[in-house]
Amino acid sequence: MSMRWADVPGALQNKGSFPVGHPGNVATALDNSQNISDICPDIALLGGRPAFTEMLAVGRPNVPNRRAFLARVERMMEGRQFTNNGPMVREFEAEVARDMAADHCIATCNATVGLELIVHALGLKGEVIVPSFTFVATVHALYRQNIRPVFCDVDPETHCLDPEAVEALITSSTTGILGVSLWGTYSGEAALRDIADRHGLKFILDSAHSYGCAHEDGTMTRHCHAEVLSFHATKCIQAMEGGAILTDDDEVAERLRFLVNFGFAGEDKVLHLGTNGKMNEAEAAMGLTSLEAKERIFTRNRLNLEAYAAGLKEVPGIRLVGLPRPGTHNCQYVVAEVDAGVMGLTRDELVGALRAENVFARRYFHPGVHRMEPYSGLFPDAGERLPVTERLARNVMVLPNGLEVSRGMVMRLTDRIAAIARRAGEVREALKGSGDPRVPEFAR
Ligand code: T4K
Repeated sequence: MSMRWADVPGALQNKGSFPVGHPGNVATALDNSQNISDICPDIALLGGRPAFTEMLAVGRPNVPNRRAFLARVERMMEGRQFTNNGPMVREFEAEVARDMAADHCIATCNATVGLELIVHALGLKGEVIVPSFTFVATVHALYRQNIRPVFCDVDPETHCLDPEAVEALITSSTTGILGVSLWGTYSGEAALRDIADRHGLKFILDSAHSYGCAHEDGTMTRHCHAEVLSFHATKCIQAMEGGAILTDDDEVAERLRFLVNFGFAGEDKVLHLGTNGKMNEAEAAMGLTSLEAKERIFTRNRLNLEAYAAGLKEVPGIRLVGLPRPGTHNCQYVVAEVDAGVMGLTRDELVGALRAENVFARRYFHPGVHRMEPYSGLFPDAGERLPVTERLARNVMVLPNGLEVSRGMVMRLTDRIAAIARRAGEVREALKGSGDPRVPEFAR
């Protein structure tokens, strides 16, 4: 596919973002009618111009309507209520509960603290079964409360907990299952809830990725005791920092209301071992503004995901994972598995070659939590029963998406991946000891 030079953002200005002598600094004034492949026939590592003049990253925040955000901040300044369950936090909670069809939503300062709070509120102790193929926060939320994480393998297609493997790990010390609806894919949760019910366990979902997603049967929170969302700046709906616990259990919700505010049940009466887990008004202002843009965000994500799927269809050795059903997914994460045997490049080498193109693909969730401290020291052999996790941690990469990524940029990126794959042997050689400061150590 041919690209026009005009499609390259900032193509006519040299941003000076490359080292002196780097090909990215060449040819600053080009004719818009020129075809990019005429100008830079090569990929960046082989001496061509990088596909992007500015860094294209996974996790660039979706910036919603700036004026609407500032107007809310202005109201906050006027009203002098900055935190402690203010009006915007309450409005945010009501919106989220309605969107996600949950009876209760308790906003928190982030998802990590949200997970810690719900683990405490549900009285989990002893052992909890959890995937290792997740962000480290999922597991920290357990171990910080002296709960032993029992790492369980995941399904190769969905990347979520494998129910059969979960059941095999239950012991007399197990008190719960902490699943992760990774990439916004709700999958297998009905089976997990069934297992939890049969064994008298609690079932929590870390749904940090899942705002706007639906479960297999179209409902939202009905399959677990509680789930936790993230509104971190890198999430599709963001509040700069933020999280929320969703539950349909009235008693648990009431307990959480105390726990999120130090355990206070009145001006100077403390009933529980709580913490400061509150979301503040500025975060809620961003969250509400972000929610107003949700349809635009989900649509952009979906169109980009379709463009990725079309652009990568014919590229050997790369496969997009879990393409969603329309209307049930926020489409934020563009997740690809790289088959080194077919492509001739490992995932790490491909990520390295893309860095030279100014594309910051991420190796989520490398190397797997069981290989991070303190877990690798505590459970050195955990990898032996996690073959799928180990493979995914080696092969999966996430590509950029969101409001800042246009369809044209996706096409340019997939063209470049195809070009890299076509010249895999040369790329591999060029990576060895590459002097390009953007190429990370792990790719050399
Ligand atoms: N459970 C799961 C399954 C999760 O994935 C996460 C978080 C959690 C629980 C915990 O949620 P929170 O407690 O955070 O609410 C990022 C995020 O920090 C993290 O929230 C997220 N998952 C994880 C998957 O990704 P990093 O360290 O990989 O992202 P970072 O900070 O390198 O940002 C990525 C890129 O985004 C940067 O290269 C630049 C850009 N960026 C980022 C921020 C924050 C910006 O341009 N502006 C910004 O403000 O962890």
